[in-house]
Amino acid sequence: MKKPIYILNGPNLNRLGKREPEIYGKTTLAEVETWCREIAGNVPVEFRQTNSETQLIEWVHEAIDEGSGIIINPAAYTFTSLALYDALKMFPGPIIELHISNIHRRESLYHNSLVSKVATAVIAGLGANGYRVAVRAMGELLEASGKAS
Ligand code: CA2
Repeated sequence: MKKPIYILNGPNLNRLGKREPEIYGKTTLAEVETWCREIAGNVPVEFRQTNSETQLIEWVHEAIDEGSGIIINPAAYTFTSLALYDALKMFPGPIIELHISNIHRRESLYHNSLVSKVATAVIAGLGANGYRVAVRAMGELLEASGKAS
């Protein structure tokens, strides 16, 4: 049985497609999940969203034990959570940090990502399509590391 890719989403992303479409677009998180599963094919996907920092960290711990790769949109915890940074540091596989918007074009409080310091790669500014790009890239990273199965 292949190990799953964990796709973790942080606070307020359950509102995707419902508020601020000029920044985050009109696609809902449920639609994003469908895309990710289609692209992942026979690779299992654990697609989750939480508004809780504790829950996000517990899912990273679960991924450390059971996952092959992590794609994470930590939302506001990107910039604030040393605890999330510490948890991600323990993950032995590839980590893709993902943001729907280009955080570097936004206000300065969105510029200093803690997660980028432990991420293998960062995707920002491609809209919800960034999730598709991330799942493809994760497949390639896992293939290259010989951990795809
Ligand atoms: O661009 C991204 O994906 C962000 O991670 C989104 C976060 C923000 O704190 C990051 O800096 C960049 C905010 C998530 C809020 O999600 C909403 C979704 C739809 C409507 C309103 C908020």
